[in-house]
Amino acid sequence: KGQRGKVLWYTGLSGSGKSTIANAVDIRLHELGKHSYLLDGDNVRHGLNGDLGFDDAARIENIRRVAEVAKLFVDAGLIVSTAFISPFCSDREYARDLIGAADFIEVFIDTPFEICEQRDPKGLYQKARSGEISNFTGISSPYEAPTTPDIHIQTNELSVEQATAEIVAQLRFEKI
Ligand code: GGZ
Repeated sequence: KGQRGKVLWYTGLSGSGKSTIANAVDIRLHELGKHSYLLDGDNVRHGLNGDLGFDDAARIENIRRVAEVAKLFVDAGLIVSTAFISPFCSDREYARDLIGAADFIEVFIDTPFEICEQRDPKGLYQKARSGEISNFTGISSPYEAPTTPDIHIQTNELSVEQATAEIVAQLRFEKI
């Protein structure tokens, strides 16, 4: 009996902690003997999607390609985590429909905008404020928060370790 593929689709603002939490969950899944893979800006936006910027059309195409690649990994039996802002509800719905609702888990990393801007680990919020970067999520480009995510992580209330444990517990409950 082979492992069944699944997608953990993370969404949240820049600096919300998506990549950090998705990485930690992915490591836990590996420890549990699961075959898993993490798609994020580092391995997708520099390669496959290196031709895409951040206007609405580019983001839509970014997410479409990520969804298609995630679907291939699911077909191969992997638990794939995707860590992209994925700001538009319609694109996340597109991904859910493409992959199949039964294999799609939407994880909202809910960190308030003000906190993300305060953290500003890469100085991008400051650059967006000064106009050096255009189409910046939360400032000059919209973020449509999920209304009914499968897993809702409020990072104000949880450490990275607690958030990771909560996601893994939910996955085990769903018998992944
Ligand atoms: C948002 C931007 C932008 C603009 C560069 N808007 O914090 P980061 O640096 O590491 O994560 C952000 C990442 C967002 O790429 P995604 O592929 O996740 O976005 S989307 O799903 O909307 O296509 C940020 C950096 O790229 N970045 N310019 N204008 N984030």
